Amino acid sequence: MKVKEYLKNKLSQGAVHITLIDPSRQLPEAAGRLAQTAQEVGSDLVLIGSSTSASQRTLMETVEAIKEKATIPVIFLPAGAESISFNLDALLFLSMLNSRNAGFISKSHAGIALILKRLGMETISVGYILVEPGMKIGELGEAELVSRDNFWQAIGYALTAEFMGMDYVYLEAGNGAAQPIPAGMIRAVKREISIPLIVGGGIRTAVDARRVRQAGADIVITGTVIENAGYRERLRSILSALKE
Ligand code: 1GP
Repeated sequence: MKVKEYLKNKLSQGAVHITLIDPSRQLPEAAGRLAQTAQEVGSDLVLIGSSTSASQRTLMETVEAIKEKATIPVIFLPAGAESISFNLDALLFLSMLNSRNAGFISKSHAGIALILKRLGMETISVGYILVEPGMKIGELGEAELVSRDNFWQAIGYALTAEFMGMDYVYLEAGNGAAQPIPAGMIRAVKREISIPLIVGGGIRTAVDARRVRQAGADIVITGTVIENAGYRERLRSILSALKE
């Protein structure tokens, strides 16, 4: 089954949770164990991503280790066109709509598009909107960050993604952000769009997860939460808040 179809089915049953694993932060075997735990507590997909591009070898070994331990789909968020792994289930074809640099909007995509086609890789198009604080990805992506109280601008970018025919809108506060995207912004954006809304960055607790879900997030992405001791229980409580 295509990942897009899998996501559609999952979304028809409720909220979807994605576990972000950064291949540069642990050995492949450890990444495999994280994915296994994520699946056991109910996460729906693994997203491999990093703000710095992982080596081809690290990426391939990480995907392989994850595939050995988990059966949920493994998708990839490339930092550039440098590395790709064949056994990925799909690739998030992300356009950073509020970047000042054309490379992050469409130019590096143009450099990899034909390769993806030849590989037969499924692509999922996402309008990626960086909101303050944006963290490292906002900096590297040269984003003109949407300020946390500028709901109109967030709506404008989100509708741009929809009108351009993208599959999803993704509001990102940044990996390691101190707080999630404000609930008011999620609510305002959700009210206007008719494509599913992904929210990520700064979601650490069940309270955060419940708040973003109730505000209208269809898909919630967490990363940092699995990088610390006791992550199984923390992830489990996030999952139960999302799926309740
Ligand atoms: C995914 O970048 C986020 O959208 C992950 O952020 O590490 O803060 O959960 P955290």
